[in-house]
Amino acid sequence: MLAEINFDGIVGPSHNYAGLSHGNIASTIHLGDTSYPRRAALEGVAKMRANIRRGLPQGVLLPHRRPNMAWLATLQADIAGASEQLRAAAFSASPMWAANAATVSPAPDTADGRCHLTVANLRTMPHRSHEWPETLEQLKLAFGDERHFRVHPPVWPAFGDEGAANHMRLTARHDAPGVEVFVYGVRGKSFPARQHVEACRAVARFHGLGPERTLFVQQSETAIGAGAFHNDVVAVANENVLFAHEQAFDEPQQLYADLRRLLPEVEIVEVPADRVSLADAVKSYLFNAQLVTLPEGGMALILPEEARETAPVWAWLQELVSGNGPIRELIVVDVRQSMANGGGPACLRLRVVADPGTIDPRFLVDETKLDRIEDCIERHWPESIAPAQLADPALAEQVIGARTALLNVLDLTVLA
Ligand code: SUG
Repeated sequence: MLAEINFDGIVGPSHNYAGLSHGNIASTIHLGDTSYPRRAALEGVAKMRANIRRGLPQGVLLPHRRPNMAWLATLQADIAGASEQLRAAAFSASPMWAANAATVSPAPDTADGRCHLTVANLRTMPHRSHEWPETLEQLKLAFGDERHFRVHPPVWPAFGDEGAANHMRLTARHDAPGVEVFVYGVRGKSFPARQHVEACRAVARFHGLGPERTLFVQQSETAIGAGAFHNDVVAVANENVLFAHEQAFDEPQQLYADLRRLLPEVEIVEVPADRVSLADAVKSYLFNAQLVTLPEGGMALILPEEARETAPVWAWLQELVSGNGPIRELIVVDVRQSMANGGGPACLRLRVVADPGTIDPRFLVDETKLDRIEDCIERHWPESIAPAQLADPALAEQVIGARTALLNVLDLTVLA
């Protein structure tokens, strides 16, 4: 039976605020803050636990090897000799944002009837550009059953690809053929557009998607310029529902018309700019919610605390759930440590529609396994990291040891 499974990136022990992502306003604002990796990872575990309790299947992806000495070596550098920027890039815990790990096309959409995953090249930001080899390693393991999955290496880095954060799938039901929407950027005022249309087209070809059910849609320059560095900062889709800001897309009416033609059941919930400004959308991350179908029926938005704290956003959401629309419930979670680097509830997860029985069980979690993960985090994750500590060899040692402890807990020492 096909189910939607959220694979959350466990927040790595080197989580820190280095202001590495130009165009991501939270990352820039929090440059130089002291981070709290233990708290960050526990926030992530609490989010997963709450979802499991609501009956939603849950998986995990693991922190990568940090500091990434192998990557530094390709630049003839090491931790001690690297510039501050380079050292921070080698330490970054950015693989926690699993929505950027890969683009996923479930089996009902693909020519060969397998679920296809293409690892994102993340070439725009140096600190993210070295994620792909380990993401590939993990996805090949988790989705190694070639009767059901095909895992592709990244699109050649001529064109930027940031994975599922710029991809939406709309369908009547998870197990029915879907319409796949790839969202690319062209310009972003003073900010970079990270997703290139040619990368989107290449992924669609690799996945064997039917051209008649695949849309390529331009993100609005205004949205990128306001800090929506990924489309999932201004839009999210689940089954037949698209929830998006009025200014998310360059030509929204064309997208809505295409969706109505290809999927008559589609329900489009557009948030008008005169109710929620782009600035409030970016600050509150109301669209970086997990839009989920609950086992008892109806959909819920899993939102960050910041959405509740932003008055116009919360007022609008209250109206949304009191109406007769498809979204019935608001579930608020605290992921503040990730949010301060621009990563909301939806950034922290990669959605895969597949039969859980076909996935390597070491990557699936229940509450008992989460207890063990939590215990490991409490024992090994640094409590805090101040920027200057990145140069301290003791921190590198603790970060490496913490990851090793987690691999032991999950029986994944093969990734050591
Ligand atoms: O790529 N932040 C990430 C946030 C990714 C959010 N993901 C989605 N929207 N799906 C990024 O900008 C900040 C790291 C730092 O500054 O230390 C960072 O990489």
